[in-house]
Amino acid sequence: MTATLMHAPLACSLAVRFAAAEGSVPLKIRFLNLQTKEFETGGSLYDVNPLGQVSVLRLKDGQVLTETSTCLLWLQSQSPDEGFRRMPEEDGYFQMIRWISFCATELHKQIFRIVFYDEATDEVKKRIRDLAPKRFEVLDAHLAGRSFLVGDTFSAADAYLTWFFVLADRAQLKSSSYKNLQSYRDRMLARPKISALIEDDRLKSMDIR
Ligand SMILES: N[C@@H](CCC(=O)N[C@@H](CS)C(=O)NCC(=O)O)C(=O)O
Repeated sequence: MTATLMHAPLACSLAVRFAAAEGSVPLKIRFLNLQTKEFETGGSLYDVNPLGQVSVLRLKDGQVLTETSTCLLWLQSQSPDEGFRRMPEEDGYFQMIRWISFCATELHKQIFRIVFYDEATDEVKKRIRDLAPKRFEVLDAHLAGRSFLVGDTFSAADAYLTWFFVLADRAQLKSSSYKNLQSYRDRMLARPKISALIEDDRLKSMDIR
């Protein structure tokens, strides 16, 4: 039996799907509607996460993991692919955690959590969007001469940042003037497994919403 991901099309749990596909980790998907919190097959997300948020993983032994960062870290630890998996004793492990945390706190929660939600006014959303350039500068400088965030192969950190770019246009965040970052974005979104999952989620989001 494989682990099960509670997943809303195009939401951050898509990063976990990217990681599973790129790291060849089998994953069962339970689709849900993030507005109603209802699973396609019945039942409520609130029963597994009282906050009503994805990402949530149910592991084989029944334990539940919340938080996209944790789900990504667990998932990558299960990968049979040595190029994808990084373990604590290996080079790059803490760099991978660094970039996963950056995606979670500086991009996902700091920016998307405001611009995609109703609580903030347009003025506040604009001020939050203005935080993006500094973060893009950091990423752009890091990606100079690099193909991936960590080492020479795709990692769980790339899965998170790639998901950010799936929704960045919709959030009115422009990264096109950051040469290294833009080239990274284009390469990641063009990866066959990634683009197939984005398409799958886009089609699913039409019939689930
Ligand atoms: N702390 C959680 C939060 C993730 C989060 O904000 N998920 C969004 C989708 S990208 C969500 O479930 N939003 C629904 C809601 O807040 O009601 C994590 O890091 O995974």
